[in-house]
Amino acid sequence: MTDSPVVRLEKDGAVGVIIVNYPPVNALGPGVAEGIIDCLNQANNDASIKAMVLMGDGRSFIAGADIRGFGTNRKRLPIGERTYDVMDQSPKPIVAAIHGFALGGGLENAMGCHYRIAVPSAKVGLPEVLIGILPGGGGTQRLPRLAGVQTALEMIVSGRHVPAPEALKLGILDEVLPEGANLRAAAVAYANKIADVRPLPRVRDREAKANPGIFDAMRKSIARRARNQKAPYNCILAVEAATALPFEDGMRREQELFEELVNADEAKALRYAFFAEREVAKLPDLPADVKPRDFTDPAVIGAGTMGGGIAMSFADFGYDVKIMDATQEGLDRGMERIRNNYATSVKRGSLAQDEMERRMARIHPVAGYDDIKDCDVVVEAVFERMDVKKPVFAKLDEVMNPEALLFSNTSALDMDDLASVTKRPDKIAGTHFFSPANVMKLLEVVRPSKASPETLATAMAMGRRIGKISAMAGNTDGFVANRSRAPFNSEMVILLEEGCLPEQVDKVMIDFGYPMGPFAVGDLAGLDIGAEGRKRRAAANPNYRTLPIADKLVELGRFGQKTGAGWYRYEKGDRTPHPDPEVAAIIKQVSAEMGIAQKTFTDTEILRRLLFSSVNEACRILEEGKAYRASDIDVMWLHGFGFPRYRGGLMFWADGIGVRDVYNQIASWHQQYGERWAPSALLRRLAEANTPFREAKPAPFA
Ligand code: T1G
Repeated sequence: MTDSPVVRLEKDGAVGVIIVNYPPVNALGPGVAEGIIDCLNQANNDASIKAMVLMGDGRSFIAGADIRGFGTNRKRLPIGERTYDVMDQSPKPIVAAIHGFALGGGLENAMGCHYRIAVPSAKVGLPEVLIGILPGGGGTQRLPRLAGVQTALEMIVSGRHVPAPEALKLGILDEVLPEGANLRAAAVAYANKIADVRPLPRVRDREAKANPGIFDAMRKSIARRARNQKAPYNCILAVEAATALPFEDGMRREQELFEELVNADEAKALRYAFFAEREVAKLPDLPADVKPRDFTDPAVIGAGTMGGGIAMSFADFGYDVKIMDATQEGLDRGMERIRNNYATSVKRGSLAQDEMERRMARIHPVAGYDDIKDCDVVVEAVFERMDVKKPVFAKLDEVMNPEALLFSNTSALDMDDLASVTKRPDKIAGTHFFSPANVMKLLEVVRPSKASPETLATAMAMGRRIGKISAMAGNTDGFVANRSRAPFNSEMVILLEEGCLPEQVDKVMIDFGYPMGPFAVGDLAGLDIGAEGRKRRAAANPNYRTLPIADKLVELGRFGQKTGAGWYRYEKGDRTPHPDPEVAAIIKQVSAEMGIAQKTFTDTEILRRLLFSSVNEACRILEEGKAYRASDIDVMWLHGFGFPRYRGGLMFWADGIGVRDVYNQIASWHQQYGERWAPSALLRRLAEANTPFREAKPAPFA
C-alpha cells in the first residue's frame, strides 16, 4: 500500500477534484469510502469550490467494493451515511470522470454523482452476480432509473461489463471523450460548465417504470443456467422493487436481498473462484524479474480439429497466424472446418459477418516449414502419437530460427521425451488446449524439466493474450487436468458394473450443476478416443484397471454421437441422448461375466464416488509437486471440465464436506474396493491435521 492517503482532494480553480488512490484497481478498501466522504464534505464547506470531480488514480476509476472484505468482520458504513447518500445531499454538482473500470460500487458511486463522463476505452457494469451477490450500494435502484428497467435488469443479471460508447447510448454516461483526451482536464471543464445548473440532476429522483411481465420473462430465460443459484433471482427481485417501491424503501429491500446472499455458500464459492483465477497466473518459484517474451508471428502445425481451433484463438485476438498440415487436402479440410465454425457463430448471431471475414483473413494456410521458419512461436497440434510428434519437433528444431519457441498441444505425452529430439529443450513447453480449442478457456502449460523461466512465462502469457486462463502443470502422465480427471472417468464406468445406469449417473451430475452428464459428454467426444488412451495406459501399466463395459461398446462400434449410438442412442440429426435398453443389457451381461454383485446407489454415493476419486488423485498431484496449489486444480476443473462455478471447484467443494470426512470415506472404500482407493499420503496428512485442501502445501514444483 502507498503511504499517500487513499483519497485526496485537489483544487483546480473552482473545482474540487477528489482522487481515489487504492492500487491496483481502486477497490473500495479500508478508508476509501470514508476518504471520499471527507473530501466531499471538505469541498462542500469550501466556498471557493463550485463543483467537484470524482476520479481514480492509476489504471482505473473504482472497480467496486473490496472483495477481500466480504466474509470478514469489516464494518460497512450504515445506510444513509454512505458515499452516495452524502452525494445525494450535496448542494454542489459532482462529475464522475471514468477511465478503466467503473464496476459494482464504482458505478454505484458514479450514479450517486450528478454527471458521468468517460474515456472511450472505459467499461462500466454491476458484475456482483458473478461473485454470488447483488449490487448492494443502490445499483439496483439507481440503474433502472438511469438506463431504464430492461437495460438494468439485463446488465445486473448478466454482470457484463459495458463499453463506454454503448453506455452512452444506454444513458448511463453523459459524454464519452474523444480518443487521447485528457480526462482530468475534460472533467474539470465539464464541471465548470454545469456548476450553476439547478436543480441538480439526481438519479434517485427519476422514475423506474416497466411492464411487470419483464421480470418473469427474465426468470424464465435464466432458468437453465441459473439452476441451483439464488443471486440471479435476488437481482431480479431487487430491480422489481425499484419499480414498485419509493427510492428509500427500495434501498432497504435491496439491502435485505443483499444480506441473504453475501455469506451464503454460493457467494463464498464464487469469491474463491475469483481469486483462484488471479492466483493461478502467479509462478512462485520462477525468478521474480522473469518477463514473458512478446510474440507477434505465431504458427500452428496440424490443421485438424484442435489445430484449427488453436488458429482461430489467435485470429480471434487479433493475431495473424500461419497454419500448415502434412497434406494440401488436410490443410483445405482444416480451413473449411474453420470457415464452417465461424459461419455457425454468424448464424447464431454471436459473430458479425464482417468480423468473420476479418478473422478468416488473419489465418494464413501455408504449404510447408519454409513458410514458418521466421515465426517466433509454433504450436504443434498433430496426431496424438509420439512417433508422429517427434519427427515434427526434430524438423522444427532444424528449420526454425534459433530463438523460436516450440509448444506442443499434446494432452498427455511426455514433454521431456519430446524435447529430447531437439537442441533447444529450454525453448520447449506444453500448451494443452481443451476441445473446442477456440471456446474452452483453459490452457494447461506443461513444464518440461529443461524449459527456461522465460519460455514458461511466455507460454502462460500467450494463453492470456488469446483469452485463455493459463495454469501451470507438471510433466506427468495426463499432466494435471486429465490426470486428476482420469479416476472420475474410470469410476463412472465401474459404477455401471455395480448396478448403475448411464442416465442415472448423468442425472446426478446434471442436478449437481453440470450442463451435461459425463456419459453424454463421452458420446460427444467419441468413445473410440477414450479407448485409445486406455489401451496405451494398459500397455504401460499392468495394474491398470480395465473397463470391460466401455471396451465392449467400442468393440460393437458404438462410438457415440458420430455413430448414432454410444452410451445412449441418437435420432438422425438430433443430439438428444436417449437411454438405450441395449446398453443396459450389455452392462448386465458384462457385470455378470465379471461376477460383480449388483447394488443400488444413492445420488450422494454416486456423486462422491466420482468426485472423491479425483480429489484423492489431486492430492497425489500436489504431493508430487506437479501443481502449485489446490486452487489451480480448481481453476482447471472450472474452465476445462465445466465444474459448476458456484461450487468453487473440486477441492473447494471437498472442503465444504471436510477433509476428515473425505479421508474417512476414501479409507473405507480402500478397504472395500482395494488399491485404486488407497488414500494419498497428502490426504492422510491433511486429515490428521484437519487442514483444508485449499491450504495444502504442495511439494516444490518437480
Ligand atoms: N476487490 C479486491 N481486489 C480486487 C478487486 C476487488 N473488487 N478487483 C480486482 N482486484 C485485484 C485482483 O485480485 C488482482 O490482485 C488485481 O486487483 C488485478 O485484478 C457494494 C458489493 C477490475 C476487470 O466484481 O472484474 O462492488 O492478483 O488481475 O484482469 O455493490 O479485476 O494482482 O493480487 O483481475 O485487468 C464488484 C472485480 C465488487 C470487479 C480488472 N466489482 N474485478 O481485471 O486485473 S462487489 C467486481 C474485476 C461490489 C457493491 C458491491 C477485474 C477488473 P492480484 P485482475 P484485470
